[in-house]
Amino acid sequence: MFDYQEIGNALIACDQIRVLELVEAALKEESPAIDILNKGLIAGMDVVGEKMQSGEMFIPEVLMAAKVMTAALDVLKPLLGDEGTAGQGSVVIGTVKGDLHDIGKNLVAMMFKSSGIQVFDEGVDVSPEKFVEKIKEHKPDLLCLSALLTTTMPMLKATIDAVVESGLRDEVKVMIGGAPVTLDFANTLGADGYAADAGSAVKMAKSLI
Ligand code: B1M
Repeated sequence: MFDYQEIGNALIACDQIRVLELVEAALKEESPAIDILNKGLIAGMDVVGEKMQSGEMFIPEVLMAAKVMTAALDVLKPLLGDEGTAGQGSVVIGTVKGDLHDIGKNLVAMMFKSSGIQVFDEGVDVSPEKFVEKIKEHKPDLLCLSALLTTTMPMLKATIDAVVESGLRDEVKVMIGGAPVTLDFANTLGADGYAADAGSAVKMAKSLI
């Protein structure tokens, strides 16, 4: 079996060349893309998070690790998820206001696209007003909100409240996610769905659409 930890270690070292070499090597050995993602890249990123918290890694290094992860995700992109089932509904997705984390949200968007869901990705730091505007513009089946900080979790509520106030809540289902978000929290906000990771986000989105 491929040593996925090597991929994680290279990511922690922000060594893009090595990470891409290892990802290619793992794919050559027919390792599943989902294992490379979960056991290599995401496991490595979790250690980056721990090192960030303990002061062993600083923001510029974390940003470099994020860039390396994005480059590796580009390689894995065509290999993740079910391919080519177009016409599975549409979503507006974004990271809530005040929050700049986009790797998880991009991964969710990528998996949606590869399973045939049309994606309108509004990026990061998206205000409740902008989400409302984009629902009016794109008329999606589903609104997907990502939050990675405990300090931006209230913005999930503010966004859902803005959708209710705009009178559009009956026209769009809402799904939320992100590392600090839980099913209980989703229920307290009256969200229609919650998913812990990109794989279950696709299943949940399809069931809601
Ligand atoms: Co930030 N950061 N960060 N960071 N960062 C975390 C989140 C943190 C846990 C690190 C730590 O201290 N251990 C911590 C939050 C603590 C907390 O709130 N309790 C933290 C902090 C504190 C901060 C700053 C405040 C640091 C500072 O400036 N002092 C700052 C905030 C900036 C801001 O947003 N305003 C900050 C900045 C940054 C960078 C810019 C340097 C960079 C982001 C780069 C980028 O995204 N382009 C960064 C990074 C990389 C991280 C960590 C290390 C990694 C996040 C990540 O990409 N994970 C992170 C620690 C960690 O998570 N281990 C950390 C990989 C990704 C695949 O997972 O995003 O969880 P994730 O997404 C998953 C699921 O959550 C889920 O599916 C995804 C795929 O499986 N999911 C959904 C996500 N969205 C979903 C939506 C759904 C469904 C599922 O439906 C709609």
